[in-house]
Amino acid sequence: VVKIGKVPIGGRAFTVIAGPCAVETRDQTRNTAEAVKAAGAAALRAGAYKPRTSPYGFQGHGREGLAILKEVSEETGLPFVTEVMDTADVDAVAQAADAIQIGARNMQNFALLRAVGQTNKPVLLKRGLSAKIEELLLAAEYLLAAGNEQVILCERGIRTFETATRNTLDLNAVPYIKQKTHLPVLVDPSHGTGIRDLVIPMSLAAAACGADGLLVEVHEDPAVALSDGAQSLYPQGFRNLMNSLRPVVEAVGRQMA
Ligand SMILES: [Mn+2]
Repeated sequence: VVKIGKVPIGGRAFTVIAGPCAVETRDQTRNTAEAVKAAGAAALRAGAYKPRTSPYGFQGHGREGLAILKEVSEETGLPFVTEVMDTADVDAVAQAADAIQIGARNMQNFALLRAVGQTNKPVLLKRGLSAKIEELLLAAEYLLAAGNEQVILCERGIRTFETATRNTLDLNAVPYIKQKTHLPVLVDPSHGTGIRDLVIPMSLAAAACGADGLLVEVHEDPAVALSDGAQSLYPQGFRNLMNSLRPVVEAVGRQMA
């Protein structure tokens, strides 16, 4: 069991971490955080540093975004996870956040893995776009070998020949990893599908196949989101997700954190 703030990931708990793809404004972050908290999310997610495919896409607010997240986290009592992309920002992110995310595109950034491995904050390590499970586990090994044993893995979809969905959510990985390691495994159905209407069904499937929780994108108004609006749930959709999830979580012998 790895704890983000006081929130357990692993064991009997099923933990939902939700929030916008990116910190856009203080109000947008606060409104979304309050909505996910009211619906039962245990922790907050949002990016201050955004790895974008295009250099002209919104790159995130950096340190200013971290400060907003810290403020909203204190106001709502939700611990938060946020991504670090650069070794130069590891100290700042480790100081502000309750958990540090290493994103899919940096899963094999070995300098970053070593630097984050030297912090004492939990790490949420996402599977790379084209990474085999073995490569994900070896990336986790970098963190463990550097002395950080608080590692949470995250299946977020892989690139396949299929183009109907943004990625192919590899739920095989969940029970496979749980049989091979002691590390908790989260599923990100937002990036895993890229399609809002698939987020709820794949979340239920993730709970059914043994995931320890979810990382879900929610935006107060996805139509105007600066990134990943098409896969972000509306607050009402997130409430529906949480209501649908509870019976599945209980059916597999887990408890909502
Ligand atoms: Mn996103």
